[in-house]
Amino acid sequence: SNDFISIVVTGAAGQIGYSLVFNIIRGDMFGTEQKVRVVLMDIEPMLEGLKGLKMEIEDSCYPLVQEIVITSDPKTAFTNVDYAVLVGGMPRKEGMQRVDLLRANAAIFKVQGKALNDYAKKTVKVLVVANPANTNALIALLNAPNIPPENFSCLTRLDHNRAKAQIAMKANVNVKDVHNIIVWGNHSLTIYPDTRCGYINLPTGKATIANVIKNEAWLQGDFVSTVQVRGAAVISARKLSSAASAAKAITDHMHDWALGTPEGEYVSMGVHSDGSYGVPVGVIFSYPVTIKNGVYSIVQGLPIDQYTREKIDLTTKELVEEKESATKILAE
Ligand code: NAX
Repeated sequence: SNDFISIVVTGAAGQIGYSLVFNIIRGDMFGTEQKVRVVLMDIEPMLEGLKGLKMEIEDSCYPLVQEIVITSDPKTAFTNVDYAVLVGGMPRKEGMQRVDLLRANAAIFKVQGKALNDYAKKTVKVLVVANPANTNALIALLNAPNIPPENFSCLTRLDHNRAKAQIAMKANVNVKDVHNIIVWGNHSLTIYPDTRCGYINLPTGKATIANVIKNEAWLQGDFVSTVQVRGAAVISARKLSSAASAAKAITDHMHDWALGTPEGEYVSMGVHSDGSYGVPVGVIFSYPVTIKNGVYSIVQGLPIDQYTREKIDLTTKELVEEKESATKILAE
């Protein structure tokens, strides 16, 4: 085995890439003892920008850097990688229909799924960030039959972190004291942040989120919608979409997948559904998971009330429809 980890970031010349790459080489993702070989991949017209990024990486003098590779070629990008973070995609343009966005990205994730299948290690762990993230991850998975479906995931950790931050602010506690938030389903406006199983560590001991916040109407109303539209709120304020917070969420997701979650702690991850909680098998769905030795397990047996059932069913319906559109597009 190597003494360094090899990771590819696609869309590395974009705004998330600009934060993410520094998180990786600083040691935030795999620990401050772990050397990394980082492949920066983007489309051909962005190679000049990647050259500049590589210069900045060199000038930052991070000791964990084993090697930096820049490329636009999928074979070069994916050969022998241990981890792949797929950030690059076709952005939604003014007036673009959802199906057109899906079509443009289906083409990209078909190619990248095949390249992962042919060139990456069979143990590669893949995180898809580019939107529609869940369905892009499914397309990559369907094009990589030699890699286990459990090795594909999509990013919902940003939604998870947004929910945790809202709870911490409302309860006036540190974010580190908020535990076991769940976000269910599709990384879209239907994602459902659920606090019923969560708790807060107070100086006096553990308390449920409902008991600390004492405002059920807020927890089921404004809290849910604030998390669901947070991405749009950032865009309207910043005139750019979330970037550093997305990079931090990607770093959290990969860190926990590689190194595990603390005993009893849940995180949210978009993973290949095994039918848990009545979601059909074979969509990429955000579930609460725990992780040990690089393997996630979907948390089982959580109570699902009527309200939660409706929210899970709604986001499931959207994902099943996206899967049907994707299947049609792939067959064209
Ligand atoms: P940018 O537009 O800044 O960067 C995207 C980069 O991808 C560009 O450099 C572009 O050239 C590259 N690219 C396009 N096609 C490619 C291909 N076939 N191969 C390799 N690279 C390719 O976008 P950025 O703000 O960095 O966001 C990237 C993606 O993340 C978007 O699809 C965005 O919607 C998605 N997001 C997903 C989030 C999530 O929670 N799942 C949150 C953040 C973000 O909005």
